[in-house]
Amino acid sequence: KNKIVRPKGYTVSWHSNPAIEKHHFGNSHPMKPWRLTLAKSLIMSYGMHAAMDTFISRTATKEELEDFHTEDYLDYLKTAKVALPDDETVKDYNLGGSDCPIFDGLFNYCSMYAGASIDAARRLANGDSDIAINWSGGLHHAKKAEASGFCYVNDIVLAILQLLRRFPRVLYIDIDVHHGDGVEEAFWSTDRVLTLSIHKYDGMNFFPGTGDLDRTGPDDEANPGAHHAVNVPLYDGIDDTQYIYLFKTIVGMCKDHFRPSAIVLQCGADSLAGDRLGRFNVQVKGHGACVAYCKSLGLPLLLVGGGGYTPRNVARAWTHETSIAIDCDKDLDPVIPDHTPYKSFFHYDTLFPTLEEILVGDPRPNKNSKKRVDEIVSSIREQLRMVNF
Ligand code: ZLM
Ligand code: CA
Ligand code: ZN
Repeated sequence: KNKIVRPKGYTVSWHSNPAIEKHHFGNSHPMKPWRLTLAKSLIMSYGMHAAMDTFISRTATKEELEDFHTEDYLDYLKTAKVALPDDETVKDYNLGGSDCPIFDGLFNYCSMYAGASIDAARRLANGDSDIAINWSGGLHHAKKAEASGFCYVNDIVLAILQLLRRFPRVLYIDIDVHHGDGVEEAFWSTDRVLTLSIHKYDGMNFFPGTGDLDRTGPDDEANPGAHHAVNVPLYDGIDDTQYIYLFKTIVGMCKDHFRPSAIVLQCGADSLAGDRLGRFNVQVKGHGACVAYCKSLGLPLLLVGGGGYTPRNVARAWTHETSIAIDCDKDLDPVIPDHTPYKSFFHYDTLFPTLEEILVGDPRPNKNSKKRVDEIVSSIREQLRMVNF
């Protein structure tokens, strides 16, 4: 079992840096960079690092970060100290609150996860990698001059900008339970990036409060970005069957109409059942099926992380998804190897615990009717009729 070999005929690169994982957002903050250590140790205990080109990522340069962010914001981020209660700048940049605290090494943390996504994108653009992975990236809420929702620097926007130097069109797909608002906003007015986010939507009752079905791009038809934002708003409790159906149907339609030359998939693991912040019933296999479907399209593929607030399940999902990328998912023993560091953190020694094992309390009822799912698909089918390459 677990005979891991390099995939035949294509190259996967894995970009990470142990220094990223050492940062702390503060006591009991849901975002825990050490989940990356847990994921990495599980990936390595299966021996999957031997099947990839592995890179210790570097810090992004100021110039690279300025491809999207303002110099003022970056300067502030660099020098930010734990805020004084009356510091006005903190309010301007949305830094220092409980979602986006200022912590030790903040700028280093941001530059490193961004450096990893930029390098991963450059390898795809140069044809050095066919699939590139950065589980420390995927921080989709960050704006040009503002932190938001645990995100300070938008590594996804920076990576897509690299891809656009080589490829005419990039399809961005976001399976984090939250709306990918920062990436959507950054490419709102261009027809070279089609953004697709699947998320829980309940108006202002669920962060960030945007991403309804009718948010499809600029209203002005003459704007090239019109119709190039696709949003799939869902209710609590969606299961694997519905989720995979929606994913394949909608991504398939986006591929046919938009004809992307590369794909970026944000694999936020807070869409999994049992997540501390999430509300869905998606399981590791359903989440992984999205990665497998994107891979099957045969385009340069960038996989980034994102949310994920129950670290043991984040590690399971990103381990399974790494195995899909290198095409060894069928060869993996679902029993977590005995020599895995932190093995006891996993509670159950399988990559694929049942819903009963995952859920702490009562099952979450599925509030998504078949009628609603069909309504979403037909609305997006109408929208994509306006997108044609
Ligand atoms: N309060 N501590 C997803 C980003 C979600 C905004 C409501 C903060 C939390 C949350 C922080 C320890 C991604 C909001 C929430 C309480 C204003 C959000 C610190 C618990 C804690 O215990 C906590 C004292 C904290 C934050 C919960 N924040 C849950 N949900 C969202 C942001 C990021 O997964 O999409 C990508 C990485 N913020 O709902 C409030 C409105 C701040
Ligand atoms: Ca999403
Ligand atoms: Zn999220």
